[in-house]
Amino acid sequence: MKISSTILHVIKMPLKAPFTTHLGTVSERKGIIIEVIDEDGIRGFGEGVAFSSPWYTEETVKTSLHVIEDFLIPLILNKEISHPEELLNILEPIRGNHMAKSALETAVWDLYAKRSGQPLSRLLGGTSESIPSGVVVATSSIAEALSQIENNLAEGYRRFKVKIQPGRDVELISEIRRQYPDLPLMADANSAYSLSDVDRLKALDEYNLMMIEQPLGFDDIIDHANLQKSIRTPICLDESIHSLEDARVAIELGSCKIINIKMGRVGGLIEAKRIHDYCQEKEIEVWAGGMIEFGISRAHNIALASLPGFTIPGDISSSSRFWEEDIILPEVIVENGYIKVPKEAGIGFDINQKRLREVTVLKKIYKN
Ligand code: OSB
Ligand code: MG
Repeated sequence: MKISSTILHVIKMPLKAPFTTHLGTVSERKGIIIEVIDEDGIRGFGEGVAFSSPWYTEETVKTSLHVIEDFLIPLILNKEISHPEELLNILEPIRGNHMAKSALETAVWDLYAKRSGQPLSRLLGGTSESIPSGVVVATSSIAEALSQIENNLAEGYRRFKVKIQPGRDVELISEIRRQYPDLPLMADANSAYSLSDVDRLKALDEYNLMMIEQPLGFDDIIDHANLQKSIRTPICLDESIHSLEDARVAIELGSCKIINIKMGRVGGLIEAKRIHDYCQEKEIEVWAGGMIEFGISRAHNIALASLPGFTIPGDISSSSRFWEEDIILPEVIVENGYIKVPKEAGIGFDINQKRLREVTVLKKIYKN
């Protein structure tokens, strides 16, 4: 296939409710939708998941746009590509910028899957017909956290995740456990702790958490290995894992027992699948992380999470968890805690063109 033109849509939408971690609050989300169009007029869609500011990783919407338009699009426009895996070599000259690369790579996967008439999930090696879904509660008030859990129980979510930080950990978790002793529960610290907090983290051992996600430095691997020796709760790494190589080092050192895979953070679906395959071989459980994303990235995430090693419910919730109206049709729906993996070709969702136009703040077209 040959990509003869590419369209970038920068979109902006308010969240239904603010999403708060110790690093700040997200109440409005910008995102980049990439549309790649081949010579036959077939279209593939991808989504850039960097935030407007570099609070989670160093990339932003602006750096992604810069890298996509000035470096990545020129590398793929009008090039003969017979399989998306070739992008690994084609994009190799560009260092880092994983979210920018993932946006383009996932669009090419969708295009390729549509051309082949096959669901993306099956092309990636996915086997599940439906995937278990988890939801994240991110608010600074304990009362609000409890009421969000209560409200989300109706959709049957299979796993609940709460954000914690020093001073808002044992209090929050013990209160949730008092009301919901058997809730499948985990905590995400987004690097709020250091090794000197080991007693606080040890205190969480008695609440039967499925795991604690990224307690220490966002770029740390070695301290997590030391911490895991002192606590029973399994550590899951998020921010620290940018590649298969990071996953290998973390597993060899014993820094985690579980890995959160985000295709955006690792540079796309190919690297995400490689990490999945390696973890399966090493008997390390994985799950699909979320980025407060719109429907396109949600759809790619569903395809990824249909791979057999994704044994733990991920942060793939319904479109309505964050959005009044998503940009895909149908929207992602969670029923009895599960999301159906589409059987249609490509990502298996259509674009809600009216909604996409409504939320677009910038549109650019590239062709030779
Ligand atoms: O740490 O997993 C995280 C959202 C944005 C940035 C980082 C994280 C998150 C989440 C997932 O917790 C939220 C979601 O999309 O459901
Ligand atoms: Mg996390």
